[in-house]
Amino acid sequence: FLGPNLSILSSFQIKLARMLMEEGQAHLFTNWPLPGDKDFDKLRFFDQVAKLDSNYPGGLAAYIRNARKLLADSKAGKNPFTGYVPSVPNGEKLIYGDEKFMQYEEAGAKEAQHSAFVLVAGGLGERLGYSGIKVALPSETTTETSYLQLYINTILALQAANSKGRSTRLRPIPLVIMTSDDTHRHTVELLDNNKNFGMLPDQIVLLKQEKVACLSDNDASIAMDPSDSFLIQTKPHGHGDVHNVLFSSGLLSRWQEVGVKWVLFFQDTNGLLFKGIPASLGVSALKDLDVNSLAVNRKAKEAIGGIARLTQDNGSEMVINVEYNQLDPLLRATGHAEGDVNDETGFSPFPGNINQLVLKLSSYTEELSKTNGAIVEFVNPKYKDASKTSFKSSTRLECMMQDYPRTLNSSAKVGFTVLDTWLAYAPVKNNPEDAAKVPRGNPLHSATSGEMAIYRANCMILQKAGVNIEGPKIEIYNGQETEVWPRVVWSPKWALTFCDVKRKVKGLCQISQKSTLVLDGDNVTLENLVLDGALFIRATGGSQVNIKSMRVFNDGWKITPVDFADKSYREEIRMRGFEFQRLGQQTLFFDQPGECCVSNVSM
Ligand code: GDU
Repeated sequence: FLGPNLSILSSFQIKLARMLMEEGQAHLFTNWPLPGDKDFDKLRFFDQVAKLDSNYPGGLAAYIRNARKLLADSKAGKNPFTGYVPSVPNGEKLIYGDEKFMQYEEAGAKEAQHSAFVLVAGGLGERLGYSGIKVALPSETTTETSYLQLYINTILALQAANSKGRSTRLRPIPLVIMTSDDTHRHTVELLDNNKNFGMLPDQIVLLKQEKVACLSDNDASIAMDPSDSFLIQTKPHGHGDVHNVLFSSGLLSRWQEVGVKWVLFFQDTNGLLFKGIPASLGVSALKDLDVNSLAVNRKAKEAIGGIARLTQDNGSEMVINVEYNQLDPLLRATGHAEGDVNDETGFSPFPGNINQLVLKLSSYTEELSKTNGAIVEFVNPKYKDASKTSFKSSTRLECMMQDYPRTLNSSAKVGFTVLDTWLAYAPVKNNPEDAAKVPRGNPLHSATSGEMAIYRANCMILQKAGVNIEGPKIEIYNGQETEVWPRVVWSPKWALTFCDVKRKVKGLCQISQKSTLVLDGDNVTLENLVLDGALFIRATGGSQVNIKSMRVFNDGWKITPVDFADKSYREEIRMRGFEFQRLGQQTLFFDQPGECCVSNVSM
């Protein structure tokens, strides 16, 4: 079939060509020019084939076969969960700040030292439409801490908390970031320009996911790029790639050798994510779970996956995320005529998966060794018509990281932990225009709501610790109605758990709605602070600061609206629809070791 062209190919390339022929891809070679004509392009084609082959568990042949099967199922209208009956699973529902929560937090904060963190950050964030990478966005604009910086600061603070009082240095907690062609270079630059935000160079590993071949029909014929007849068209395979890239990197066995027990997966923009992690890790450790998915209460039909128990006729069952568009039809098909509906709590009984997973490293490694890093995939072709014989545009296989438990056998301990939404989940996914159209009462998931959620969570935590906080105002930014609480931000060094907060806030503290409070440093305690304005406290270099009976009054940082369309503002500000006007502030900076008490001061 390649005729005289065989002479320009290596034996490996000929093997790849044969594989493609055997897998029904002869169309790729029709009209190949004679040797001497476009030889460089032909070799370029085989380089790409080799890359696609090596990046997929089982190679390109396995990809084509899996695709053919999934395309046939899709054509036949087969639901991946056909034959399963959904029911409400049992999980751990945590109430922030109660005894049980604090026990889990304490256990989890210690367990963090035996963990590795994995951030999936290969997504382009098309719905958000930000020109940069999402992890570089400020999580809030009071301190301008980016998401990546916040995540790294928190991991370092967990490490520092575990090292306290020990004579030997503890092993650095590893962080893996999965990038893609869309995000890799910018992620490297962000880390380089900021000296890894304080992490050691070998503490962070970047693993790049690769795209997969596009398919043009139900026979899984590989599609060529419309603008380059020697380039296979490719598209992202999804965040589920994280399991394959981790497995192929060899990191899992290295981690096991040095005593890592847990792997925590998380996504690119959730300023609250670490608020729920210590407790959830505690749940995994104390219940010895193989899989623990973090979840929040979810309104019926809300566009996040629901966690459900699925049982088959033979009694085998799994606890798994079922995407919202599959959950409702599955319920209707199995005797629940109304589908997914809210119960008496006002929420769906199926909690919402926020895609933060805690996996036990030993069973995770064992399972991926069986599958060679592969997890369950799906295909979502857009058909031209009801005959389902041709596609509007090429398709490809996709996979989601939360589908990892699908291949586990039923003896695996798969659980989940439900946390309050205000505490644990405020992603930034939607652009201002789309967020403004979200029906009232539903989550906006915009840069505006993501930032305001951080202030709200911090205020609510302080309230639970006994601080008197003036309630929020309702304001509209970029057409989105939002609760504006006092802008309270603390660095992870100041507090990682509710216990930390309770230890550091004493007496009768009061914070007015117009206030901004930023706390940075692991040894700052507040006692009888009255704040009506902006106050920044930073303690470094071993200083221990006790603020006692301090009253701070100034004009503070006023929030002023910014129009999304006003290009005179930078994008990060425009997209949230407000900026701070610094009318007045008090800054206290301590950098000398030893105790320092600020008492009976009015400023
Ligand atoms: N991502 C990758 N590679 C990809 C695609 C995405 O690394 O090929 C990363 C993104 O950067 C992001 C994460 O994966 O960090 C999630 O991507 P999206 O925010 O686009 O995720 P979705 O909104 O599609 O949904 C996912 C789950 C849902 C629900 C939701 C919660 O699939 O079930 O849990 O996150 O935020």
